[in-house]
Amino acid sequence: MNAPNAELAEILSGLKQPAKMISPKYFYDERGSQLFDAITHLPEYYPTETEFGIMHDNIDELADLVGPQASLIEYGSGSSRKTRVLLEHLHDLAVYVPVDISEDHLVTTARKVRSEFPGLEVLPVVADFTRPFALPEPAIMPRRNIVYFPGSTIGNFTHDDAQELLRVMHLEAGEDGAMLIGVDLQKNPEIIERAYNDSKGITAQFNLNMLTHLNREFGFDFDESAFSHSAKYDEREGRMVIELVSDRDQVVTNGDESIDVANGEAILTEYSHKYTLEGFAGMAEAAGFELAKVWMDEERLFSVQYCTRV
Ligand code: SAH
Ligand code: AVI
Repeated sequence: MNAPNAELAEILSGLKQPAKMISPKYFYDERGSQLFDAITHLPEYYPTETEFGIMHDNIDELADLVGPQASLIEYGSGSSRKTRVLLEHLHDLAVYVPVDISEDHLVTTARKVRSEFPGLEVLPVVADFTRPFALPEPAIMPRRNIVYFPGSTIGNFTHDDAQELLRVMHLEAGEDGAMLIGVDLQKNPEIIERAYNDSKGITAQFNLNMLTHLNREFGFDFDESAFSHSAKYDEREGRMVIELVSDRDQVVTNGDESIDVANGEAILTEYSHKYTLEGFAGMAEAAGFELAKVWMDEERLFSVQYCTRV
């Protein structure tokens, strides 16, 4: 992991921009990971169940494409819920490497996966996958690497950053490797907006919890009760814009630093880009991948894409 100082500098720099922003990776302390889990069970949040269904319906074909003795490297593994379908069906998997920034959650999940799959080597890596990190050495030499990036977490990156991340994954996949990625699709904006404005207010809690995380971990003094959750779909850009909007004029401090936040001013906490099939294929190709297979649900809400190296 990076020194907390580098992370603090990154957060302060985002808050000093004319349009304030904080990276969505700071959602994920232990409570943030639990709140995200709760989101995935909400009736309005269609991506998880839809992706799960697609995996279920096509797992045999997928397992044949992957072949035996692969190494499964998962970016942003969270609770590894959908991964279990792969762990159950991939042929003779060599090793499972879940990579996540949320340390406690990753350790707990890895322990559970080990107990559910006793014969499988599980090598968790706590890392920020946007920065270089070392992969562990498995006991069994895998035949090929499968980089798995589910959940449409790719959508939380700007197009430039997503493109860069795909290039890194291309390198990570190595010769003869492949990428399996979940990509949320453009659709009726009402369906999308509802997914980020749930009736129980769990997404609002998830968004606001970022401030509590920053207070505890990095010494800020945000008043969580003085901000409101906002989530709107920008149809032109094809993305959800998720923000924390200040309910009053206020000053947030961190040591000697102070940041003025005006009444009604927004702090961007997350984009969630929705892709067209063509749009994502262009990005995958530019990163050196060839789209070998795309699976979707009947309503074409979500896609799971299997890309090989050109
Ligand atoms: N893959 C799961 C979880 C998605 S939530 C699913 O599909 O449901 C996004 C996950 O990515 C969280 O577990 C979060 O902790 C992790 N994450 C987000 N940004 C990250 C980063 N920069 N580096 C490593 N993990 C990150
Ligand atoms: C992790 N990521 C793909 C989620 C998304 O839908 O963009 C995070 C999320 N934010 C609010 N709800 C869910």
